[in-house]
Amino acid sequence: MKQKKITKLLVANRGEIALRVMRSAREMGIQTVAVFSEADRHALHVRFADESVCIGPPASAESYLRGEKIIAAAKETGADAIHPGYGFLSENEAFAKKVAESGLIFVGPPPEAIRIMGSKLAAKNAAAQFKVPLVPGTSEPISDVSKAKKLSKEIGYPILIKASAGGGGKGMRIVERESEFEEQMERAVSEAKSAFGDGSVFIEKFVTKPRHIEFQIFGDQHGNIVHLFERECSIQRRHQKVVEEAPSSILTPELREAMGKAAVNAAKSCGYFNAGTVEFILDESMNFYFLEMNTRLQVEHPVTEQITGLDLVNLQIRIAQGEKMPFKQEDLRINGHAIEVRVYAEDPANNFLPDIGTLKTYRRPQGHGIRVDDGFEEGMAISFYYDPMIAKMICHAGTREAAIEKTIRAIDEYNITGVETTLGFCKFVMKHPAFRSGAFDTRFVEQYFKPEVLRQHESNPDRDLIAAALAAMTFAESSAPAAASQPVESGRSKWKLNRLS
Ligand code: MV4
Repeated sequence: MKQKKITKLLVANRGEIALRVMRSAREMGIQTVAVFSEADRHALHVRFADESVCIGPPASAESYLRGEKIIAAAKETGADAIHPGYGFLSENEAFAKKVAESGLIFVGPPPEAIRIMGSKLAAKNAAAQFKVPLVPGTSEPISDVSKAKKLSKEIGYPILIKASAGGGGKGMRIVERESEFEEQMERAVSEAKSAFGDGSVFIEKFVTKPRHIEFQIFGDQHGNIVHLFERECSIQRRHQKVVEEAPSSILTPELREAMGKAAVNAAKSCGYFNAGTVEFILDESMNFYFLEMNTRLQVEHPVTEQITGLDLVNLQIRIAQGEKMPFKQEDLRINGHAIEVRVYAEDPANNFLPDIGTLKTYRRPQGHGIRVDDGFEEGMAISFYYDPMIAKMICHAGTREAAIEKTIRAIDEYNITGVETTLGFCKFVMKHPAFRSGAFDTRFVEQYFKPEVLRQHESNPDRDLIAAALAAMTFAESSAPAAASQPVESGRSKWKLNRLS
C-alpha cells in the first residue's frame, strides 16, 4: 500500500462533525474545504474552513447527498481527500468508489466492506465465517412461509423478523406466537420494500431485554486491526441514542476481551480498514451476539476518545494516508469513565418532537473534564432541514459515579433558551436509580420515562424565572446592552432547583 500525504481535505458534511474533522485536520497541517447548502452559508463549519463551496439548495437530497457535486468541489479546490463524517454519504458504497475513481482518498473503509456490512444478511454470513457469535436465526432471506414457521418453532418464540437492507429498527417485526406469523411477515416485507426497495427479510430469536454494546475498531491498510474498547448505548428512544458511555458498567475484563476479539474478527471478515463500529446485543445471561457493523465514524466516538486519550479523526486521516497503526492492542488502556449526552432541539414533554427555533441564549458548561462538540453559537437558528442535534456534551472523570455527577453539574450549567432541549431528560437519566446502578437495558426510556417527571419538578418555577429574567433582559437591552445577560446568569444559579431529585 503506497503512502500518500493528504494536503487538503474536503469535509462532506455539516454541523458539529464537520468542525470536529476540520479541527484535527488543521492540527495536522492539512488545509480544509467545507461544502455547504444555501441554508448553511453562515454556518460555523463554513467559517472555520480555509475554503468553501456551495453545493446546492437546503434540502439534503439537493446538496449534502449529491456525491457528484461534492467530488467536483474537491477537484475545483484541489483537495486530495474527502472525509464523509457520519450520516449523508458516509456509508454509501457507490460514493466511496467514485471518490477513489476520481483519484481522491476516501477517509473511510474500502467500498467492498461498506457493501458487505450494508446488508445485514451478508454481514452475518461474513462474520459467521470468522466464528463471531450470532443470534440464532436464518442465514438466508426467507420467502417460504411454511418453512419459515417451521424454523421459528425450532428457534422458539418470540422471534424477530428483520429487513436485510434495514437500519434504525425499520422493517423489524416481533412475532410472539405462530398464529401471528403470516401477518407480521407480510408487514415486514412491505415495510422493507417501501423503505429500502428490497423486501428481503430474515428471522432471529428475539432477545427480550438486550443491552446495546458496541466496539470501536480501527484497522490500517497493512492488515492490522485493533479495538478501542466498548461503548454502552442502551439509553435510546425509538432507535435514537441519547446517552452513551464508555466503558460499559457491566462488562468484566474477560467478557471485554472476548467481545473485543469478536469485534476484530467481524472487521477482518470484510477486509476492513479505518474506523468502524461493531454492534452487539448482550442478553440477560451475558451472552453476546453480533448484530451489525457501522462503517463510519459514529456520533458517540468522543467517549472512546476520552477514555483512550486518542484522536480518532487524526487516526482516520493517518490510516487513509497509508500509515501503519501507531500502537498495538496491548498498548491500549481504559482511563476513567466518559458519558456523552446528546442535546437535541426536541421537546421531551411533547413526545420528543423537534423544536425548531433560534438559540436565544446559548452558554456552554465549562470546567475540568468537560467537552462540548457543537456547531452553533448564540443567536443562530436550528434549521428544520437537518438533524436537530444542537450539541454533544461529554464528561470524563476517574469513575462512573464521578462522571455522572459531573454530567449533572454540567447540565445545570448549560443554559439554552429559545428552544426546548433534551437536557432535562438527560438529567432525569443521570438521576435514575436504574441508570446509576447499571441495571438497565434498551427498554429504559419506555419503562421509566413519562413527560410528567419533567413537568412536575422542572417547568413551572424554572420557566417563570427564565421568563422574568428574559423580560428583564429585554428591558435592559434597550438601554444598556452590556448588562443584558446578568439577570439570567445570576438568577439561574441563585435559584437553582434540584429539579429531578
Ligand atoms: C434485535 C433485538 C432483539 N433481538 N435483534 C434494533 C435496531 C437494530 N440495530 C437491531 N435492533 C435490535 N435487534 C434480536 N434478535 C433488539 C433490537 C433493539 C435494539 C437494539 C439495540 C439498541 C436498541 C434497541 C432497541 C430496540 C430493539
